[in-house]
Amino acid sequence: MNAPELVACHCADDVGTVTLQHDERRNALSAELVRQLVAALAGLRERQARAVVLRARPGAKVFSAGHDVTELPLDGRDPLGWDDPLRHLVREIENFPAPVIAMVEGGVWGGACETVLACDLIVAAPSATFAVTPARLGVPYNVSGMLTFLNAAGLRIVKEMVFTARPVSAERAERLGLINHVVPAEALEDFSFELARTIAANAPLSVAVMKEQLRILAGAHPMTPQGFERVQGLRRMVYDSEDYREGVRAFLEKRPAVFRGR
Ligand code: LCV
Repeated sequence: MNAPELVACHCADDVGTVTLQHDERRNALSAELVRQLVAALAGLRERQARAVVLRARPGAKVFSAGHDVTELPLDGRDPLGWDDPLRHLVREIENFPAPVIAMVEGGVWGGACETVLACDLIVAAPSATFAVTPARLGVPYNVSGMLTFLNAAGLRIVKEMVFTARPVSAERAERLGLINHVVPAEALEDFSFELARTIAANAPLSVAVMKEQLRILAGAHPMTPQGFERVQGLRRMVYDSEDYREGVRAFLEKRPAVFRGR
């Protein structure tokens, strides 16, 4: 039996549209949904789409609930290792040879927040909120993910988002420069696709190369091997902790987590 279609993909006038449509799981970034998302992007790369709009279904209350918590490993493996579906998705967006525009309605949670921030442009309805949630689950976010956040907002804002795990409103996100535009819900589609068509009408090679240059420059942060090994050791202490297991268990049991700092 084929897997249900969790993602829809469409391309017209050099603009691709990828729609998350796993509503009953609030578009959680499960391995299967990410597989379908990556396949949709591969198809659009084949078709040489010159811009892509990534969206949920119109009127969505939740854009995406982030990493599928039921798939977080509890056997001592790094929950956000290189081959984790979320890491794979972020790299696919960053490496896609044309701008990806996140068109956001509703809540964006956890790894979905990083996914949206890894997009090149973000246009949101006033209903959109952005929450970075590792601290809510006891998860040690990974280095490249933290860099995604640091490239999207100033250090103090990143600290507030990661330490509190509280959603940031679309209005505040725009004011902080976290997103490009907030537009009324009824204008969101027209605005986003007009932006996409404007990009698609420009020279695709020039746009693609400038995107890649900016990706390389934004990722050019010095970190010594010792520094990286220290971070990985600290992260392991977290995902080996009782608090990480408690955070995941509490989510699955639909109860508040009780963290004891061990
Ligand atoms: C699996 C889910 C999820 C989900 N996974 O609907 O960034 S990190 O490090 O934290 C990273 C590890 C990460 O991204 O972790 C996930 C962070 N995400 C969150 O903390 C958001 C968790 N979800 C929620 O708070 C609520 O689901 C929201 C507010 C998004 C929507 O609330 P609403 O009342 O509309 P439900 O909670 O009833 O969810 C509907 C179904 O989707 C499942 C949830 O368990 C429920 O399944 P059942 O119907 O089987 O009970 N679901 C929601 N989010 N991230 N499954």
